[in-house]
Amino acid sequence: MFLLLACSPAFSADQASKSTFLSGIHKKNQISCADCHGKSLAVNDSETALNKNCVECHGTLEKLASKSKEHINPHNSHLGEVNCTTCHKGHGPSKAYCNYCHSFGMKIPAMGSAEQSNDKKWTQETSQKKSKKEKMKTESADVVVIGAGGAGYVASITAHDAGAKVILLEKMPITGGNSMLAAGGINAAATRFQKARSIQDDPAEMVKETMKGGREKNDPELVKVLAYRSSDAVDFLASLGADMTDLVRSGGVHADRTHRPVGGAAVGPHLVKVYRENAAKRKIDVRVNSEVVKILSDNNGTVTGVQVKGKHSGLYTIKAKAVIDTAGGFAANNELVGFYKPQFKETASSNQPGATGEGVVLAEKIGAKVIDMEQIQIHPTMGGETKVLISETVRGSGAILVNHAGKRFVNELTTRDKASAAIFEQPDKSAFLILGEDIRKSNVQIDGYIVLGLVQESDSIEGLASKMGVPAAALAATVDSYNKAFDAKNDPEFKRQDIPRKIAGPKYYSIWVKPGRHHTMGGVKINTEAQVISTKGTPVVGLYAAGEVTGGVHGWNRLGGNAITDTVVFGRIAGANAAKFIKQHTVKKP
Ligand code: MEZ
Repeated sequence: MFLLLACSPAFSADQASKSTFLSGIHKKNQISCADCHGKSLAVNDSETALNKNCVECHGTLEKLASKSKEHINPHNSHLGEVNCTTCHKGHGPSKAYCNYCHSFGMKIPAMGSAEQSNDKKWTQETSQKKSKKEKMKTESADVVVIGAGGAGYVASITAHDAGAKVILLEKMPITGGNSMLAAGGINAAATRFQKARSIQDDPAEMVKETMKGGREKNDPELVKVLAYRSSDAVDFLASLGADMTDLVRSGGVHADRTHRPVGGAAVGPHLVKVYRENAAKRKIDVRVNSEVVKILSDNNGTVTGVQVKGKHSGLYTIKAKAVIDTAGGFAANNELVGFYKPQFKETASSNQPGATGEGVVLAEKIGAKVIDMEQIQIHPTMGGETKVLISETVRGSGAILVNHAGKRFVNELTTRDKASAAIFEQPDKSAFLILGEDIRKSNVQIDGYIVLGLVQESDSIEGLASKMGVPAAALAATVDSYNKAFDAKNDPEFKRQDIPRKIAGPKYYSIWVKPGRHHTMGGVKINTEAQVISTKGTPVVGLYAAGEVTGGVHGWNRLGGNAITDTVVFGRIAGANAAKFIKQHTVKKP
């Protein structure tokens, strides 16, 4: 969908040259509207041509990144290959996307000033003009997927490979959703990677532990599908080119089941890169800045498509025989969280800014049943006062949790609900992770936390204790007794089953942590075929859902590492079934 942009009466070249935004800066440098927008001055919602022109003039992200010696480099971030226009705006204030989650105080050119009102007026005039004059456009696809996070990509790739024409829509300026931020890995039982390391595991154990972790409130049929198809899910990822060869243990399980890239790199950025490449290779139509505002259905309640609000194209319709809702959860939505769990409203969220729950509302409006909405997961370890998640894999790699008295207070690998509750009981409702050199080396993400300034280090436990402000003798005794538990393979005090490494020098590290909102377990009810279930208890015909937008898989508490499994297992089922459904309902011409 294209909208003709102006150097027009609505926004003249003269106005552009006065603007303090990039349009003005470009004009002053004799760069015309057409130089950025192309001859036709058309701009699609994904801003494809604009971004191509940015790269032609300024270079690729990689080239721009190489010009900076800074550790924190906005052109080389965990968000991967993103559009330049994600941060740099021609006709509005530019803003570094990093600043939504981090507080780097990152400066960006053309942050805008007094001319802002002019540009705002122009944007409003243009969209009003369009809405009055133009008839709403209609396109068609076999399958529309709402939300380009992990589940959305997996569903799109699967539906495409089964022969469907797919359009994948993302309301945010970048794809990846919460999957992009996933630090830990993907849980899967009895995989070839586990077998290669002689790790004994079994889907039946995964079912048992997932149910126990979810306080037996999960839908047991969904959990069976999750566990018994988890090994296939890892093979599917490997077939796309992902590296899931490293293994670590997450909370609440008896085996090293969390698969991740070698060296312990964060799983999310790696997977999203693989997904983006696979979607591009297949020429799947992926559109950012494209928000679904309505799921359309006929008089019988059968889904017929979606209405989309494009950043530039405004409202339009895509007719489709099947719609897959993979729009994610709502842990970034303060209002919705406050509504369901007022006590969590002020808690920091680890989620990307787009995790605001519209997918649940869209489905509910056409009759979907919604369950467990008040079940909001608090992750025990977010970095102090930040929105940065300190991965559970840090504890899985051997780190311990201590309180302000320098003492352990919980089995670090218990389930998240219990670990968070234990931290909330400590003075200041916060704690410290303590680790040594081997643990740091085993998990490359810790180096990232060091770069972010979240880690304190010292050559001795006593030195570390003094930096943390905790009693040195108590911390030294805690570390000593933990190391003895490692030697004895027995942790009498907290019954931690897996102690993979000692806490040993030459350097010792601590990270101050507080619990924060991480995952919403509730959402749209689905069955084992990933069909959305209505309030009447029957499937909403043509509507499928997968990932965090759904409820039931994780019960009242999700196990670390099960979210990616959910997105891959149910994303695949949704994609395959949507493609099958459209084939069954496509009338062949004689
Ligand atoms: O599944 C998760 O949420 C996870 C493993 C997070 C993490 O702590 O790394």
